[in-house]
Amino acid sequence: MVLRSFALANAEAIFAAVGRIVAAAPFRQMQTPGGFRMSVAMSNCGPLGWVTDEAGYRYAASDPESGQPWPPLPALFLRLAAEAAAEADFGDFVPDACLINRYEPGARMSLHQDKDERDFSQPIVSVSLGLPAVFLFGGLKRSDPARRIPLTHGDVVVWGGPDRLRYHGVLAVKDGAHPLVGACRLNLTFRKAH
Ligand code: MD6
Ligand code: FE
Repeated sequence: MVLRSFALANAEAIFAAVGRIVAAAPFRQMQTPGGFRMSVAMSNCGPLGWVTDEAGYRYAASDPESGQPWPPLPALFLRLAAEAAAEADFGDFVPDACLINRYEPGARMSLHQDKDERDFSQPIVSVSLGLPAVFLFGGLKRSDPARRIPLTHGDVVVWGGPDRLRYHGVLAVKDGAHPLVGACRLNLTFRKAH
């Protein structure tokens, strides 16, 4: 379910909170298990954070760069994620992980499934800020055709139920400048990982 502009009224507060989070846990371009450096730079907040390195993809309670716990999930983030999930009939969503993605122009996310979480009955809530992007929403096989869904500043996507394991990705972000966020797209995905 795409909730257009659902986070718009909170965009400045979310952006300010991301600034505080990445002051403690800076954006970094992680390595895939196959040895490629991701074009998207990532950080996390919450009890768990999604990480990847040569050993694989996983959730970790501390930032491998610092050895410190990830910054806490702001109350605003928890409230927004639960309210968005409820709009899509997923009640009582309490995420324990928030992955923060930064796309500079040219950065992209190839088709993938989110399957490192333990309970696929829990949805994922995704908040987009900054530059627009085209989200690819595919099927349960990588080769299935994908819809192209434009996402702009303030849009929220709730993703779950029978669609939870659909392949998805993001086309290369185009050059531009957003008045609040600057020359990038930010995406926050809230997950119940453990
Ligand atoms: C992004 N999002 O929009 C990448 N995954 O930057 C995702 O990979 C994603 O938005 C699962 C559910 C929602 C998402
Ligand atoms: Fe994903």
